[in-house]
Amino acid sequence: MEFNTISVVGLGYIGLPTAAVIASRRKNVIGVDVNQHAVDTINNGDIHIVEPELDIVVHAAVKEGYLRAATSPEPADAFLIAVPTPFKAENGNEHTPDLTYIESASKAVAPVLKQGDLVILESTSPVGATEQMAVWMAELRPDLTFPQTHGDESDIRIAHCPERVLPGHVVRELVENDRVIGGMTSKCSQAATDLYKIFVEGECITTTARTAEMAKLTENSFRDVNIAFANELSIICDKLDISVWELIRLANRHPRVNILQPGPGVGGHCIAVDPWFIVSETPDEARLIRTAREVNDSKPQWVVDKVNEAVGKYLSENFDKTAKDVTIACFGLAFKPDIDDLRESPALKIAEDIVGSHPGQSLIVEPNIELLPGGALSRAQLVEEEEALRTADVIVLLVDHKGFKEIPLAKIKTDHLIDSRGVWSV
Ligand code: SAJ
Repeated sequence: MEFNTISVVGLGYIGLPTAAVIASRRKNVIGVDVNQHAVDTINNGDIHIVEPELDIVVHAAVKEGYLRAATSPEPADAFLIAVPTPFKAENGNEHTPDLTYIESASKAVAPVLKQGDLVILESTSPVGATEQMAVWMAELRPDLTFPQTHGDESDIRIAHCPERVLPGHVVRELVENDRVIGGMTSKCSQAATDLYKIFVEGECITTTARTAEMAKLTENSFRDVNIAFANELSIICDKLDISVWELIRLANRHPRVNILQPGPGVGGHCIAVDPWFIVSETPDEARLIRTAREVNDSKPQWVVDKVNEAVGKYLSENFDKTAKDVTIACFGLAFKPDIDDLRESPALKIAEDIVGSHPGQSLIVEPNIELLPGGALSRAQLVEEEEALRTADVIVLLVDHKGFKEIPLAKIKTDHLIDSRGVWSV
């Protein structure tokens, strides 16, 4: 299938890089977003999100005339929908997937569809969302036929092709990663494969829409369950007075064992969210997946409790002092190493809890930001690592940033250290 104009609906962390990479292959791309600021920024050749190399690709695509942004859909040969799928609270379940953005994007695209068009859902979705999207579109366009009623003969082709890129490496992974392509029919899969072949160098593997939806949820649940195993081990080892870092190193010497790293919890917008999409549809069956979520979600509180214990120990060794005299330093706020993204970060949550309850001085070291976010952290001070190392009575390592790993152990003066990432622990 030939595509002259491709539209990407939703210009966020996935949609914008995808639009720019397709445009860099000299295809006309219309990016659509309801956010006027994002649209204006992109049309100026700039970007409104943080992602390495993305600014260069967007700037070139806009300057050469291949990428343009608009606030409402225009006719195109293919539409890629990459909008958020957050949670909504429903029937006492606070982790039900909210398809409102997919619904409004599909209803906005429906009026401009024409015979032969391809619509791809890229947003991470619960099983059945692609079929639901097709129903929403069909309701608005009785003059066109859709795969759910006309199979391979349908006017409109529909597929689910989940994004699988790692934040921080999006521009490279978009091109290099394999793609799972779940068409509602085999012709839908073929059309979607033709589209991805424009820029994907990895393999395009076809399946059904429902399997593709479940594949994406499975990938992130796999990682979540494995991180939960590492986090549970860290709590067990703490109780048994064993170094979890040494333990994992040793166990990983076994040729068929590969344990991930414990941490202060699981952050980001995907791994802590997607497993709930499985749990919410199959609550009685998804027992391990739910427990993994609970283990990982409880880890930040465990770290806070450890910090309080360390403060208590410090005070028991320094009779002349009260909690007001204790300085606590938190190293790292981001949700993972070497990025500036603080959203959904367990490190941020832990730092906020500490600063909110500690009556003494709280220091924050986060080399990737220039200003502390307001709210609970407004009582803390953002300082250089040297100052924190020199003055802190209790140190909490929350993110394994490259710079922190380079600090010589001799520089860490206090014995009251909570190392949630194993950076300074043996
Ligand atoms: N983490 C640990 N221990 C580990 C590995 C990670 O505690 O051993 C923590 C990180 O610190 C972070 C969280 O897990 O807080 C998630 O980080 P991540 O690097 O594992 O993943 P994300 O959320 O940046 O991106 C994931 C990726 N999925 C997988 O690796 C299976 C990415 O490929 C997906 O495209 C992305 O989710 C998404 O958009 O779904």
